[in-house]
Amino acid sequence: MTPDLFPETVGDLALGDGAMVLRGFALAIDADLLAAIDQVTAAAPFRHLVTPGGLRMSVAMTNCGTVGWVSDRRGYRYDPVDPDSGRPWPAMPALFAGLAARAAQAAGYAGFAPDACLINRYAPGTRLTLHQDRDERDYMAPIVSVSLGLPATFLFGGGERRDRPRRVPLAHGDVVVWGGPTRLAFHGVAPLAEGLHPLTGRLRLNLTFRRAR
Ligand code: MD3
Ligand code: FE
Repeated sequence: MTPDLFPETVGDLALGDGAMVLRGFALAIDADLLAAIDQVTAAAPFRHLVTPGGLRMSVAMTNCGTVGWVSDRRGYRYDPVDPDSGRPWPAMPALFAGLAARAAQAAGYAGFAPDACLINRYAPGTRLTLHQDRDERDYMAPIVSVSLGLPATFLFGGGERRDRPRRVPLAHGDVVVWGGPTRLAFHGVAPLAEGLHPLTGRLRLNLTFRRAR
């Protein structure tokens, strides 16, 4: 057997208290997921949202599903309408909903039926500062995230902003299920390193599936 230099990037990992990394869980359908993302972004292109404080987010975002996460000067919310087009968000592809439900099931959350999928796009240098996801109605449902393209360092903090975050490497095809007590943990993404991925080029794409309403 070849010795593994990066043991933390191989094998499923319990992050504790309801969170679980499923290494490579989405690998078998990676190209189909990327094709479905292209379909969604043809109807709802990536855009850089503005925070309530007036700062342009470096992550580019779009959504599919019955509601989508949006931010503007008025605040954060889930909205059934894409504010850029005035139309409903594109429907969630069956491939997405099925993957999210299977991942949740594998982590011990049966019956996960997401109504929102936020799609985040990172280029080298893009980061996501530490935050909590608190705009959803029901904190009992888990959040499922799917990483595609360039690898990233996920910052997994605690219940308070000052808790020093763990650094968790996330690679193409990894799926993370966040539930239970970790559902409200502070988290973020360190600035994306330069790189080239065979399927996405200079990009990382992340899908986050949520039960928002
Ligand atoms: C841990 N996105 O969109 S997904 C976000 O990689 C967001 O784009 C990151 O954080 C990304 O809000 C991370 C993983 C994630 C999502 C929600 C969580 C981790 C979480 C909620 C609680 C704890
Ligand atoms: Fe988040």
